[in-house]
Amino acid sequence: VQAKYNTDNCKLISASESGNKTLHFLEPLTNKTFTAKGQEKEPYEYIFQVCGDAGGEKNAGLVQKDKDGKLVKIGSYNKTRATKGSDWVLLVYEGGERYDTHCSKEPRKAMIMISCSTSAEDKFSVILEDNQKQDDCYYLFELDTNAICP
Ligand code: M6D
Ligand code: MN
Repeated sequence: VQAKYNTDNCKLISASESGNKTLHFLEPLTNKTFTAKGQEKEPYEYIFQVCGDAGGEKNAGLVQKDKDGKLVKIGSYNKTRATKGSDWVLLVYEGGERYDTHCSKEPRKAMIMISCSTSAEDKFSVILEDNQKQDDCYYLFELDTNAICP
């Protein structure tokens, strides 16, 4: 299978050398689809790609799928922030679909904490959606992977 996406597909909200370096560091995670189920009372599935169309949705790096299969864009890879520490990367996708009644109707956003793990299996999980506030709401995820270990 030929690679379709690379981290150049991501667009930084505020371009910088360190931001670009951080994105390139995520190259081994491109062209993979990560999925996770939310909590029991929150019947959603989430689909995540690094700099690629999650759920086939154009520019969406992370989407939410409800029980009926309807997709809601949580964040776009053309509105990315990327921050790197010694064994972790925080990837943020902004510019998701706007809330209708929460968070002053701001666009949704996703924060994905990617951490080095020595396990052979990648593990993607949903942590929470923080939407009970005026603004700066977010969906938080974790990806544990050996692809970014130092
Ligand atoms: C649902 C889901 C939830 C979200 C809620 C917001 O469809 O996407 O994760 O919290 O919508 O509701 P409003 O009414 O603000 O669009
Ligand atoms: Mn809504």
